[in-house]
Amino acid sequence: IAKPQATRKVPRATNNPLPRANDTDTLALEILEKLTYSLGKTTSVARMHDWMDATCLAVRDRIIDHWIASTQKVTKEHSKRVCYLSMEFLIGRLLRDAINNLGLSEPVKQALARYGVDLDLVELLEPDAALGNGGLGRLAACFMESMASTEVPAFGYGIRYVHGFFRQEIADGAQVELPEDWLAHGNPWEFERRETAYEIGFGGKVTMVEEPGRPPRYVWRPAERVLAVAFDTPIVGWRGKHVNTLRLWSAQALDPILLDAFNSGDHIGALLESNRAEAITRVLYPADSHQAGQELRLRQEFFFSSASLQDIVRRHLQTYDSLDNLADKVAIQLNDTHPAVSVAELMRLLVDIHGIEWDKAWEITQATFSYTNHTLLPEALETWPIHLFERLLPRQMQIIYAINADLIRHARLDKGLDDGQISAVSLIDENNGRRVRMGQLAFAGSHAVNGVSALHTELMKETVFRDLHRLYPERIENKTNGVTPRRWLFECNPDLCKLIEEAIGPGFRDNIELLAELDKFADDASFRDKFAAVKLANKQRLAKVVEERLATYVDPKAIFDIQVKRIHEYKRQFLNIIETVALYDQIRSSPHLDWTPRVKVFAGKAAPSYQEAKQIIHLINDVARVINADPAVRNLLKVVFIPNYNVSLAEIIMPAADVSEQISTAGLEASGTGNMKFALNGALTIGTLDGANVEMLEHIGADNIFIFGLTAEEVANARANGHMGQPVIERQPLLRAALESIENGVFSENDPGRYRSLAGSLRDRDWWMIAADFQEYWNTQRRLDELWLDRAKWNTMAVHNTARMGWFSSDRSIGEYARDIWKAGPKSIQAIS
Ligand code: GPK
Repeated sequence: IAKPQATRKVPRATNNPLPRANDTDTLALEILEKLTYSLGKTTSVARMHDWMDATCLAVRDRIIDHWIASTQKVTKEHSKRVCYLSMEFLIGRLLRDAINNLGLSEPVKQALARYGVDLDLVELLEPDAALGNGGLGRLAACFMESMASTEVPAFGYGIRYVHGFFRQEIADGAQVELPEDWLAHGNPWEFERRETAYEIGFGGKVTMVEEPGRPPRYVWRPAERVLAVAFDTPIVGWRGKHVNTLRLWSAQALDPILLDAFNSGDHIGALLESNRAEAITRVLYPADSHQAGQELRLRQEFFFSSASLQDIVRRHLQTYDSLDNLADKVAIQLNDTHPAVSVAELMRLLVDIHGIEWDKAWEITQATFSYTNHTLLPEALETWPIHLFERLLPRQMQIIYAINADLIRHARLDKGLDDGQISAVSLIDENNGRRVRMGQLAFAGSHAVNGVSALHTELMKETVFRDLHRLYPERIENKTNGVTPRRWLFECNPDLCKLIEEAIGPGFRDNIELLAELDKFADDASFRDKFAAVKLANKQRLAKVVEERLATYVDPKAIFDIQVKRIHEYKRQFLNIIETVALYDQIRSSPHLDWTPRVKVFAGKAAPSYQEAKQIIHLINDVARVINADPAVRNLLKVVFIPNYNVSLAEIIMPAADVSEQISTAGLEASGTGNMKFALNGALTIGTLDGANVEMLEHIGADNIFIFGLTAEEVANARANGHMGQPVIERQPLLRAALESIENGVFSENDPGRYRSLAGSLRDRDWWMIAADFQEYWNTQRRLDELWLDRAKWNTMAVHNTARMGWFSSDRSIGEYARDIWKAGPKSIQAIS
């Protein structure tokens, strides 16, 4: 084979010298080229969708320029890479993010305008990539953006679900789930890498092979094998400084069609293998903070873990001749326990495939992995029945037993744990029909374990990982969550950014903590008025969406009081709607009083099998129907449930809130991230001392946030002491009346008993402390009503919120991970204080 001559001049991949010109002419031409040569359309026949594709492709070329440069730099410098393993990446739309981060917003807008095309309308056509359920998946997306923006070399590894999170409709007040189909018209951002494919095994047998002069080896012969094919999406950071890769795996059969079966007339059977393989990456499980116990889920987890690890190991060996230095060159972050089987799989690759001695392999594994916990809810902690695990992953099961034996030996001999403590740290739960505990596995296999807010991390040490923490007291640390200010301020609230820039200059765009300089403008009446005017415009925009989708008018001058998040009992949308009903009663019985007009906005999805959550959605919609039709409260109270909450809708909602509801039962919300998005955009928070609310209180100051309710400790005590709701309800006429109207069918006349058991749960043990917290919640809401009358004061507080939220940037979170856990990324970011 002829080698390319060193002297030969290789032409550049692009006609344009880098960097490309960013003017309108150049972009208009590039978009036209894509329309013509990539889509085969002329301007006269192009549909809006073609313009969207052409725009994405033109922008993508520019990302690729930076992508290649980033990759070359990382390769040349042998930089350590972060591999973020996550079952979910809730990235939403990418076009605006890309344009904004590349500084192309204006020229792209102008370029499209030349063809009579409106960029805003083009953006709406991009499907919202919903490869995640909620906070955990969105955090992964914010982290990907922040790692690119702070120049931390990183790969995101996950699953390319054909169907993302379901589409929600509301029919007669109830949630209906419909399939989501984001890939139906293709995906302009991704690159299929057919050459980057790995075999993933399932089932079969493990045999021990003994060869003379060599230690015995274990060989796994899977009964079933599928192919994992990589699809890469470039993630561009702020100012295009750095581009990372989101690598999502798609499952395919090794033999796409069984020809023998086909030829003998079995046309269905011929495709069985394909269907079975492709099922693995067909659909995202819609369970949030809840274990989805089916076999397919475990297949998904192993599928993407194994593919990612094989990829990491192969890439490492392309550069280095040994895996001994793996942990110096790669940090693997396990986003929750979903990829925890990776601990066993990496051990298998190191020991069985690469012949590394067990103890050495374990050292490498621990040094490479770290693990983030996102919940303490017992029903969310992942465990798998041993028999299922063993059948599907026989070698990994053996490895887990071996890891467990080492762990228990150490606990007993070196640390003197007793039997009770041993059973608490064991990777195998012996009490519920023998199960593998994925949290314990992730903990054992990692050098660092983190919670996602200060409170959550402390509670982790006392609850789920109490005994493991005693055994390894250095391992748990805190990394409070953050959100990317690019998407959650710059892109979703451009008018506010313009105003901020006029006040403090543009520096905050590169260092969000400079928002603090806005603090002094809180007392500047003219600034406040402009701040309020932006808020009003954002509320008008949301009101328009509500009008279009629900045919309900909401007055932008009323308080927009918003709770948007997954529907879950612990998040207490139920508390919010009971307070709404109580307020409705009060307005009706005292119409002459000076009520502050309020719009209660709800949005969020319930897991399809979570009956209580679905009932809460139904109740909100029933209450909305009755209240909105009642002329007695017109303009004083409106309730809307906006269907199909997703990232794009959140981008409209966050800037439009006056009040942000963060009212979880204390101790149960690990962090929350919506809380941060709202406050960053100037909403006032009404919330419990839970998750990151606690740290928001510290940063924003007690005068600028509305905290109420039991503390985590008080909740734990009340539960332990057998707290019951009924006595509390009897003492509180407002709550009692509201509850009675709900239980007696005032809001469900055609089905009066519909909410009897839901309401009854409050009278009983009131597990979520709704009765317990009601009165204080009510009182706090009335304080907000009163404050609204003093608009100068309200706006002062709102400005303080925006000014003081800079710390909650995911750039700061990523800086802490990079410095403390990964030991990766540029010196500047590792040096953050
Ligand atoms: C936690 F356990 C889980 C889960 O399955 N899904 C999910 O979104 C959330 N989370 C927490 O509930 C939030 O408090 C937290 O902010 C978010 O993860 C990110 O850490």
